[in-house]
Amino acid sequence: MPGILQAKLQETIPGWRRQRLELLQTRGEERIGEIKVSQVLGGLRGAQGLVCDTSEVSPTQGLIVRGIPIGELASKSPEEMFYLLLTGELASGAVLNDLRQELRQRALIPDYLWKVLEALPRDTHPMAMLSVALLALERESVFRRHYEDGMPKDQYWESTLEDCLQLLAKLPAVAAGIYRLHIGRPRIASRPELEWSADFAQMLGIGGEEFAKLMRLYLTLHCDHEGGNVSAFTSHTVGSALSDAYYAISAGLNGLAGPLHGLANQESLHFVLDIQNHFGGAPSEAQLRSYLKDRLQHGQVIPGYGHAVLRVTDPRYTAFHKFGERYCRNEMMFSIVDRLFAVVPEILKQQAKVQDPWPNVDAISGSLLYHYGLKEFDYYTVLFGVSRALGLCAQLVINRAVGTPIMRPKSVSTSWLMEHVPVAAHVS
Ligand code: HAX
Repeated sequence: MPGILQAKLQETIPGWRRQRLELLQTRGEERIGEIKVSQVLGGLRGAQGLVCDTSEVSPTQGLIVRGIPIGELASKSPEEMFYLLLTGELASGAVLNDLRQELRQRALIPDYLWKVLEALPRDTHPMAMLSVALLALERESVFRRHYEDGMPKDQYWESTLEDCLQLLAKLPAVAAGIYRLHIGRPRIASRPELEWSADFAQMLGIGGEEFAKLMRLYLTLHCDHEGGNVSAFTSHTVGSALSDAYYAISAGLNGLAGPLHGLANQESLHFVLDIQNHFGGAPSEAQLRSYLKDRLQHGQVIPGYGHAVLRVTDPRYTAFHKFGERYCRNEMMFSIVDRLFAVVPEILKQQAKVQDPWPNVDAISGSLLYHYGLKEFDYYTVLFGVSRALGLCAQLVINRAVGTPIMRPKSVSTSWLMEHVPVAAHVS
């Protein structure tokens, strides 16, 4: 008996397929833009070459999930976000209960997984552990088994959804198990009566209602960021080869592990703590200005500031800031984060090359985690990964449902560019 989510998708997918076919038939040969050499050499920044229906990132409004700005979704649970990302609708109470039940039924962790994780050297980075864990779970893939049995194409999405539900159901216990292993403490059993995020918080072993609220907010805010960021793009590329969800999500998380992407939250907290240690507390704005200028002169970035797409303060930063104002107002780290906000944008604006001088989500999240005693910085990106897996999974299911083909853009050589692209008139 399929769950409510499966039935909803069954009903919705034919419409998506029709729309895609119509686009191909009626507008397939139309152009939507041109590409410049600077984009080819510059990480394809701004080049429109991907479709993503789960969310979009507006330079002036930030993350918009299925048409709703993230600021309006801050009170939603991660499960609600998953349903919204996937179907475009907000789940009612009964629908949400059904989804939670679907996840609970799949939450059991096979014993071999703990053996794999326990066999890793103690100093393995928690992000590497998370990626290894997902690859170890790949043997559970229903998609791969059904594919080998000759499953028809129009059913790909169903077993992909099943893999994604399995993966998401297990993710809190896997990630919490990694944390406990990392800090050398025994695992804490799941409490299935709790919501996804609250169970995760208690399995981490950090008690208290406020921390559970922070986890809920954290896992909601980080769930998706359209299709072109490193983790989404990577996951999409790997998934486009019909690699199953375990391969595709693990690949996406490997991208998230980079310091310019998800690892920035770890870097950002290091940075705030360095400031605290350097000044023996919260510095004055003048002290901070000179500290930051010195850092920039040494060619280092200011972590937590800037973005490839955003051109305003990240609304996810604002949502965390509201939480901090309410619960951690007198915390030293929070004061430093606030003081940075007062000073960094004006300094970055003086660097002509910086496109976005405003804080992104990573400028603040770490200081809140630290406040509640989650002080292992190298674990922070795992939290990000648990949340981002929601969006990666939703995008993968949708791509399977509409049958996106294997990714294969054409590359050109540097000498091809030198030979074939005319020198601009104003240069010659
Ligand atoms: N501090 C110092 N210099 C910065 C900067 C910052 N915060 N942000 C951008 N710049 C520099 C870039 O390094 C680049 O310099 P070079 O040309 O010398 O390489 C120049 O300004 C132009 O960069 P940009 O066009 O403004 O930004 P990009 O799209 O190239 O990069 C980044 C976006 C997020 C990678 C960048 O702003 C950065 O490194 N920020 C600090 C790290 C960070 O906070 N990352 C997290 C981003 C959010 C995220 O993905 N989370 O997962």
